[in-house]
Amino acid sequence: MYGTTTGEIDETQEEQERLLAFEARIARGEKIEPGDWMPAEYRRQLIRMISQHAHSEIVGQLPEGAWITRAPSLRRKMILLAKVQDEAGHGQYLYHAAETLGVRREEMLEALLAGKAKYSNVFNYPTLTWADVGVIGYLVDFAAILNQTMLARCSYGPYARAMVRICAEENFHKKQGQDIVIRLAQGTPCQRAMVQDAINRWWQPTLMMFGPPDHDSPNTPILKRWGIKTKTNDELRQVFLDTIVPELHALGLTIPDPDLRYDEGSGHWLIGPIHWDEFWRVVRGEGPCNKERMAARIQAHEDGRWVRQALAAYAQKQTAA
Ligand code: BYC
Repeated sequence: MYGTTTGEIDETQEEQERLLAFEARIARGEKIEPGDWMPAEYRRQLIRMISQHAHSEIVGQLPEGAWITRAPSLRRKMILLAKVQDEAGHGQYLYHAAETLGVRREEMLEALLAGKAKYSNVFNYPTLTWADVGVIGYLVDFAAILNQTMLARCSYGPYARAMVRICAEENFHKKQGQDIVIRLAQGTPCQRAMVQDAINRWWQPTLMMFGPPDHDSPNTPILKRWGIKTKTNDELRQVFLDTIVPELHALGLTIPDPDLRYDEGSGHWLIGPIHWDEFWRVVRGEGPCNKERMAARIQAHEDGRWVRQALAAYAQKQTAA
């Protein structure tokens, strides 16, 4: 077929041609769809990333959800309820997107509940005051928007399309957080102190959310080659800094970093060291709230068992009929 004598070489050449055709499609900006041929590593990387992303949305409901019963007004409560519900919806879209790659939702959930799956570091910190809800919406959701706007252009169709809708909702989430932060920053000395304290505590975890520095990010090269990521972790972190630092300064708030400075030459805000030891401890499950978050997820899963059983019994009955 290719002028070779052994089937093995044919197979290797065929594989290489498929890979070249696949990469040419990505270079042309075409989307890869579930039934299309894709390298096993492309599939593996997407399942890894999308399932981690789905878990982050689900676990990410917990820190803010803790404030639904304590929101300072009915209006704030309604907004927060809608936001937390949106995060559950994002988890649903993302589990669906991962399922198109051949992984079962049950497998993904088992991995999460067994403590084997990763989810974003940032959701393993406590929400101590109402200002934390504002800072999560403003800083954490803004960080997520930057990352997800990039992913809305990724090469895998179902992930890219899920991101378009998620980003629209995340913009509303950011605005509600920014609104809380502005109100507190313009409030009484006590409110200003509360919002400053929240920024001090969430600053480092939010910077870490973009992932380890590029020299320590093993997945980035292949993700960039195949159009899943188009920017590196450090590049996105810099966009975040250049936008958020002037905004927080304009509100009279400070950044908890003595090394923070504006570099006239590059036009960028430069920061001191990020606490990467802390990041890896949190990712390993040793953060301040990892155990609490997992216990809450396991409890929710157990509480929902009867619903899953009823749905399975109904589906079985329909098939038998
Ligand atoms: N936390 O090679 P790297 C939300 C892991 S939720 C924990 O740079 P990659 C929201 C990484 O998995 C939105 N682990 O990885 C919800 C890898 O380990 P494995 C969350 C992290 O994939 C509710 C290892 O470190 N967004 O917005 O190239 C309320 C080496 O890293 C983290 C997403 O999930 C981390 N932060 O880049 C409010 C976005 N970072 O898997 C808000 C989708 C890295 O090799 N994900 N690790 O064992 C991504 O864009 C990328 O996966 C990352 C990391 C940029 C996060």
